[in-house]
Amino acid sequence: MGLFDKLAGWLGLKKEVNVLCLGLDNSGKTTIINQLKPSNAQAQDIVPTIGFSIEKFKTSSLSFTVFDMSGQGRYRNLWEHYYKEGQAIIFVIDSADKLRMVVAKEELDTLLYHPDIKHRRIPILFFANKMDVRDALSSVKVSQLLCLENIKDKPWHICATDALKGEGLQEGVDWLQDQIKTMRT
Ligand SMILES: Nc1nc2c(ncn2[C@@H]2O[C@H](COP(=O)(O)OP(=O)(O)OP(=O)(O)O)[C@@H](O)[C@H]2O)c(=O)[nH]1
Ligand SMILES: [Mg+2]
Repeated sequence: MGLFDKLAGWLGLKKEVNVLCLGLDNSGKTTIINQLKPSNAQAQDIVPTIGFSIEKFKTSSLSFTVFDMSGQGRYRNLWEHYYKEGQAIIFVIDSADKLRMVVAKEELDTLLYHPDIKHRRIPILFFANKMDVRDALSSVKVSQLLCLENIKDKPWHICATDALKGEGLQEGVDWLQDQIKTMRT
């Protein structure tokens, strides 16, 4: 940790980062973001997001503002209006929803080719969620179906998660924090 980070830490100041949380409806975005919030700020009941909601959580050196977007078809056209502001992306996949994996890929490709995203080295963290479901696909399989190996110009990482138990989330957030810190130094 650099001197500035240490100083900022002592003063309680953290670098602010805007993150877009994207993915199909029902993939677990809101459940994941809720798990990352301090326990006294966590909601007990998660309902499908309408439009989007703005949430905050902190890690050891960063303060994240998350745009938790609705994944429902009728709201997906809202996503692009926030691309310019996003400094990182969390893309959530329901690993048990095999039928809609192709739709998730279409939405991912649309995102990757969008003019506000295409030429930026913006880090993308993939959460292959719902690993607790008995016949969920592995994160390797999800990665293959989404053709993640074709993403050459952006740092990306995939983690297998169970958002209900909070498993796998920390590894992903640690990766994201490292990426953002390297980006800015
Ligand atoms: N079994 C299981 N269920 C999960 C997991 N994560 C989320 N869910 C459930 O999946 C449903 C949808 O979760 P949400 O967090 O609302 O999904 P979302 O992606 O925010 O959905 P939209 O807001 O509609 O885009 C809820 O019933 C969650 O309890 C998981 O890891 N495992
Ligand atoms: Mg939601």
